[in-house]
Amino acid sequence: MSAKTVSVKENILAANTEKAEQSRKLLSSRNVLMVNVMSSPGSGKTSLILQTVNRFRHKYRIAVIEGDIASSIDTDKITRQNIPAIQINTGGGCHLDARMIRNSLDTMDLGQIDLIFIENVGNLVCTADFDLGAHKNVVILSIPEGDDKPYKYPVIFIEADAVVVNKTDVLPHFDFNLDDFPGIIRGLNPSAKVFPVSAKTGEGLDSWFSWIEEMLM
Ligand SMILES: Nc1nc2c(ncn2[C@@H]2O[C@H](COP(=O)(O)OP(=O)(O)O)[C@@H](O)[C@H]2O)c(=O)[nH]1
Ligand SMILES: [Mg+2]
Repeated sequence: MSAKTVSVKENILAANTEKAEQSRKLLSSRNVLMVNVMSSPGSGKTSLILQTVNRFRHKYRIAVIEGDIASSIDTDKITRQNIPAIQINTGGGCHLDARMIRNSLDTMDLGQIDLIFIENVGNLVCTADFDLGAHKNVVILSIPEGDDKPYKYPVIFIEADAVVVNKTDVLPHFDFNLDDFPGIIRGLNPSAKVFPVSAKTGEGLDSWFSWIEEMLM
């Protein structure tokens, strides 16, 4: 008797993509931009989101969806700035999915929001597979992680709309070849933007802010 093969992963991803498309359409119809920020733990997702919130808070209405395996530490950092934030604890899950985001959107008054940042769970592998319905997917790689990561975790870099190279302030202490890095990304993903920044000192952030703002105007 021949065995029947059921591709569980494909079914899960197809259902996820369908849900994500629905969210993207809903957001577009309400004129809300949603940006999904992914990286390893500690690369600077929360720091970059906070810098961007502070840059735009007087001009645009911003909300944040925070994904974490546990805790509300990052959500607390956002709400302390008087920015609305929704916490999703995945309870061990290594990524957010489209259903979690859709459930969060359903609790928001989208008529009162211009820009939503999603801080995904810290992970360069699982997060890459799941479309969340964002308009743009951003990957942060920080200088201490090393410039070889696009070769080791190509999928997330191939799918990114922008790659933020964070922590340029510590560049002198690491062997990260920042000059050649944009070429590495172009080799994998010719249309991705590359933004070298320091979310600590603010260096390089103006180009990142401009890219975000162009999509809001
Ligand atoms: N030196 C330096 N440290 C940074 C920078 N951005 C973030 N950090 C630090 O890196 C650590 C992790 O940052 P966080 O934003 O929490 O990363 P996340 O886990 O990706 O959200 C914190 O101690 C930050 O202060 C940067 O540009 N330069
Ligand atoms: Mg964080």
